[in-house]
Amino acid sequence: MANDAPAVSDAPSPHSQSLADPFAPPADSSLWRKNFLLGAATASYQIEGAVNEDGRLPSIWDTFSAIPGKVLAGDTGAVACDHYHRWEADVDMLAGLGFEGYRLSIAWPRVMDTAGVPNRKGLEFYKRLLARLKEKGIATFVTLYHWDLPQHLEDRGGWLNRDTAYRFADYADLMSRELAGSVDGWMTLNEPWCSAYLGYGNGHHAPGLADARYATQAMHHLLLAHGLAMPVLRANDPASQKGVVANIGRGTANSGSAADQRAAHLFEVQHNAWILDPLLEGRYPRDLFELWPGTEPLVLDGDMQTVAAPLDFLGINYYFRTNVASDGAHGFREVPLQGVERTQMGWEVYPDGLRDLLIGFKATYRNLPPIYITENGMASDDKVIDGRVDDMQRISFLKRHLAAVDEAIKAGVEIRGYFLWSLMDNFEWAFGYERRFGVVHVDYATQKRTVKRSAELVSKFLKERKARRE
Ligand code: IFM
Repeated sequence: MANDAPAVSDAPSPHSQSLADPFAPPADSSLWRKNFLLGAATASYQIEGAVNEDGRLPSIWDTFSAIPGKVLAGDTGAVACDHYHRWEADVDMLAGLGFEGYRLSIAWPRVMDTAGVPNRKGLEFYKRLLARLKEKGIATFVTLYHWDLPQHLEDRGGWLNRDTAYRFADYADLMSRELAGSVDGWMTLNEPWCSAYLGYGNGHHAPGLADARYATQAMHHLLLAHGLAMPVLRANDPASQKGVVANIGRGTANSGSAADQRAAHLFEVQHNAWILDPLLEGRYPRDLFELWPGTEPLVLDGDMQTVAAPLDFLGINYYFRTNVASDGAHGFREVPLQGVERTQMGWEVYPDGLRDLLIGFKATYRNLPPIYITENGMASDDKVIDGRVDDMQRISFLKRHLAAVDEAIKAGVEIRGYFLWSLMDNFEWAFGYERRFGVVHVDYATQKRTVKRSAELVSKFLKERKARRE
């Protein structure tokens, strides 16, 4: 087992509130609250590697990334951060930085064979990982589906096949029986918008299909899978919290014209209401089918009640806003704003969008559950220079988004915690390894981890906060 975690100082810093600290939240920020959890997130296919080890089956991302042209530079997740072998050092690093929570995902193809029989070796990996996190006092948040669908299920139609939802419920049953007691928060799905729209609507993600009718049907089966899994998780692991994670997008209108305002509304309908209305209100938004006429999915009696199973929390992932104008027909088109701050992904840095969406959801959904920000972060072209990575834009990004979270809390939204994306640089899907989202740098040739300046400052804050509580 590799054990080359970078050194992280344990000493609480006396200076974290000093003016020189570009990260430390102001004294009146809710982030200083005792019960506000601050953690880091990753996902199985993006970090684990070891795709052919210990009985793991192929996933749709193994297949997709092997197709020339689908992923930048032909990268795949075959090795990624080699976390499958380096997990102990990675947990030491996480704990050394002082993170209080860790959001990880389980690779479905690692833990079950094609007949649904448990794969003990795969299960043992997650059991050891979760046990070590618990030993270190880190709260564990586990996503069941972060996009690595077993390829054998895709071969039978993937999320276009209703049966996949039932197979997911079986998988949730296995995992919650095996891992009961070692998970603080279960999340059924990560970002169903990406699975359905990018995977089946425009083909940018695995499995690479492109038809709006596929997207809405895949979404329905994903949400059904979530709804079928919720009571199973409750029965098997009653003490944990259960929820689902949605990536939300802010759409702003390019002008005050009614047509552009409508375009911004439609942007948010397909990005947010497509997922949140069924989850929280048990129905699809009608405007979605104005935007994408003729794409109504096949919904059977009782499905929407299943989908709207009560949630203990809602996970929110937020990255950027999209400025849009009317496309002159029944939709919207993006009008990129000039002169705004952007990240390595080209995404606009727009913290107000997070605050405004959270406050808006509270007004829209009477039953909005407590929220965790389950992902937020940015990519930058980070380089190690003299052993250091000075990711100043990320520090400022995190500070401003955490301030937006604080503003939403002060406006009455119940937000219980925040997981930055990501603990370390990793396989960024169709963008391969070029885009670096980590607060820890990974040299993919050597697997050396280098703690970036952002992680040092978050760590300093976490240790200061801990010291104040003691
Ligand atoms: O890397 C992804 C993650 O897997 C899901 N949410 C968005 C991140 C950045 O694109």
